Amino acid sequence: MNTSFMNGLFPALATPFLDNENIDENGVEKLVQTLVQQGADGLYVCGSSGESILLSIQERKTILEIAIAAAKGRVPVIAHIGSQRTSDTIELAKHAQSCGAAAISALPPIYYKYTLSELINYYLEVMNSVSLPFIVYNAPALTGIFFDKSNINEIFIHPNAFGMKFTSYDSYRMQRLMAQYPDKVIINGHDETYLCTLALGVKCAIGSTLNFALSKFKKIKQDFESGNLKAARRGQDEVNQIVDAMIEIGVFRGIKAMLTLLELPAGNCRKPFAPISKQELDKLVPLLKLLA
Ligand code: MN9
Repeated sequence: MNTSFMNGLFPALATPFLDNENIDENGVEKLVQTLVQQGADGLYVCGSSGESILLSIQERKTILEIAIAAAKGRVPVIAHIGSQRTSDTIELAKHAQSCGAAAISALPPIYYKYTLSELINYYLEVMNSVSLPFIVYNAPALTGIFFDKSNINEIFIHPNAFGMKFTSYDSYRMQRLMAQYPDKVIINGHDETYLCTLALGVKCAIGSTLNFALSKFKKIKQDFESGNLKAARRGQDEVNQIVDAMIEIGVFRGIKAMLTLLELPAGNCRKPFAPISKQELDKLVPLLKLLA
């Protein structure tokens, strides 16, 4: 399986909404155009940052189609297809394949505490349904399930299993996973750990902050690669000041707030998330200088 396209910086595309909570379809297109022009290496669509949990299956298809059309083959588009029902996930996998996604990825189903063997069967069924490369989305803080070298083997031996979006602060477990599976692509999933994972040899990052701070991450990467660690650390510190502030108001509302301040398509998060207040926006204004 050719994994070379999975390299560099992939914004986890936010989903812009209109005031009536409908998808802002022009906004999706504009955000994709902006990110591709800014040099995104690829896009991850309808993941956590895209509020996939709050979208219908049809809306997820629509967003993916718009993103792929707007990307015009310039960058690979990965579709997050994870959902609560295996049949929905398979429907989204087939749709992703039919409309030209480069790869698919899925969170495990949540809420019911499925057994490991149920989760393995979920992933195997989904991978068997299409021929696209598959990226396991590991986000233990949100799902309650931690995939690591102790439990991933039955999933990783599938020929379509291409890698993992590793969204955890546990770099020890990340390193052990990379050592055990050198042929899999292990992707940094937390923007605040980007520099640490570059040191581990990670080649690819998928993140929400990349919706509005792509150039900061490019600079961290460049500084790291040229051995200018002092500058790379400063860059990561600036990113982390932004992430701290986002976490304070809720990461997903924080993404929308930053995009709004930068006059990019965003709107609010979908309910039950609360709209962003003027006060919250004002509090974030001083962070804009960190993006310069
Ligand atoms: O897709 C995002 N993961 C989750 C990536 O939200 C679970 C990250 O970019 C985080 O939003 C970010 C803040 O913790 O690192």
